[in-house]
Amino acid sequence: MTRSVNLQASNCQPRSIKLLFVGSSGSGKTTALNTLSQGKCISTEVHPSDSVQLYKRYTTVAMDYAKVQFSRRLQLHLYGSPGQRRFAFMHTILRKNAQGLIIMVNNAQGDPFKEVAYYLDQHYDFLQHHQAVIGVTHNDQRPQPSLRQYRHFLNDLGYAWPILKVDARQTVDMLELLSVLLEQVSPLTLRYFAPCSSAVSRPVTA
Ligand SMILES: Nc1nc2c(ncn2[C@@H]2O[C@H](COP(=O)(O)OP(=O)(O)OP(=O)(O)O)[C@@H](O)[C@H]2O)c(=O)[nH]1
Ligand SMILES: [Mg+2]
Repeated sequence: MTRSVNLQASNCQPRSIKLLFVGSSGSGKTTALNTLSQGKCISTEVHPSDSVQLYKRYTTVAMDYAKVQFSRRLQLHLYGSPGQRRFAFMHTILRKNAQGLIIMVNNAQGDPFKEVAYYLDQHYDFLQHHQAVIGVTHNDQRPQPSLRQYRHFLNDLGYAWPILKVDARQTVDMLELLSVLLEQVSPLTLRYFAPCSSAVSRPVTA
């Protein structure tokens, strides 16, 4: 069954899906795109001139972009937004034609619940018709809040978006996050979600 699907697929155009990463500065958006594209991400990073320089040497000022090919049948166009609030206008531009949202949250910085609420609010209209997944990073630096606490918080706000603890530097974690989102955005494409590149070593097939 799988074999015949793959043979048919080779004659077809690959399915292209655009996904957007959002989240505060330092949550790991640029890192995530670099991890998933094995360093082939196109970034617009500069040395920060404000408080961001206290914890980071570079910050995104316009966008990140990476194309990731999964088998011959599926390609993902991944966009990363700048996390600094003054660049929030870029969200609307980058969100155009996106099919799903990945909200990245740094567990070790500020009030992560506030951050989640901010991004859910910022993308409220978009999320009426699109899917999202939340990726919580920096758990090695601060394990709390736990996933259970996040779920309660989301539940109180009336949301049930999937939420995972991840490390943006880890390919396995980022593939897991993408697969959870793809399962909602386009379940049929999950069968093609087998990384064809050797460096992305863990196939996540349905
Ligand atoms: N300790 C730890 N570090 C992480 C984790 N995930 C990502 N990082 C690091 O955190 C930093 C995140 O930086 P970026 O990826 O530039 O963050 P960003 O979201 O693109 O930030 P802006 O471009 O400023 O919006 C990098 O130094 C990563 O190596 C994690 O789970 N644990
Ligand atoms: Mg960035």
